Amino acid sequence: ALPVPPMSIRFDQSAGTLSPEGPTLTRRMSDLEGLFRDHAAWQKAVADGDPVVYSVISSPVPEIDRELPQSITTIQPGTTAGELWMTKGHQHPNHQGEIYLGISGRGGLLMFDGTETRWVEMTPGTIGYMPPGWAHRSVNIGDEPYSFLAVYPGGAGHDYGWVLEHGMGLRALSGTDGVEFVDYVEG
Ligand code: PAN
Ligand code: ZN
Repeated sequence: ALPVPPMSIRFDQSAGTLSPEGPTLTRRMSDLEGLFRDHAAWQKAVADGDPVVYSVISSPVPEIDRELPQSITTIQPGTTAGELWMTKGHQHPNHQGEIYLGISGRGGLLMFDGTETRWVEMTPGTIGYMPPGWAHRSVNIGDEPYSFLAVYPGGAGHDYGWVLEHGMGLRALSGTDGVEFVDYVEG
C-alpha cells in the first residue's frame, strides 16, 4: 500500500460512492456462516437468493500503521428468524480504538470485551466509540438502510475468528417494541 497525500474525500450518498475510492466489499448472506443463531433459517436465506446484507466502501487511505483509514458501511434492513441483519463483527487483534459516525438510518453498535456487552444506539450524528479490546458488530434496527462512517487505526487488523469463538454476549432481535436482546448462546 502506498502513502496518500493530504486530500478531501467525497461521499455521494445517493450513488453510494466515495471519491477518490479504495476497495469495496459486498457481504452476502452466504458470507455470514455461523453467525445467526438459527442455522436452518440462514441456510434457507442463502438458497433463497443469497441477499446482500451489507456493503463497505473505503477511501484510498492504506491499512498500515499510523494511517487512519475510513470506510462507510451500509447494512440493509432485514431479519433472519427474527435476528436483525448485522455485520460479521470483529476484534482488533492489537486492541486499538475506533470511532463510528451515524450517517443515515437507525442502527446499533454492539460491543463485547469477553465479559460485558454494551449497546450504543446509532442515529445520524451519533459518534459511537469503541475502546481498545472491545469487539464490535453493527446492527440495522430500522426499516431503511443504515449507514455509518468508521475511522480506525491502519495497523489495527481485523480478527473475525474471535467473534466466532467468543460470540458477542448478546444477540439483537426484532421485538414488538423495538430491539430485544437474548443471550448469545441460548438465543
Ligand atoms: C468497520 C467494519 C465494517 C464491516 O469498518 O469493518 O462495518 O463490519 P465487519 O468488518 O465486522 O464485517 C470496522 O469496524 N473497521 O474496523
Ligand atoms: Zn473495527
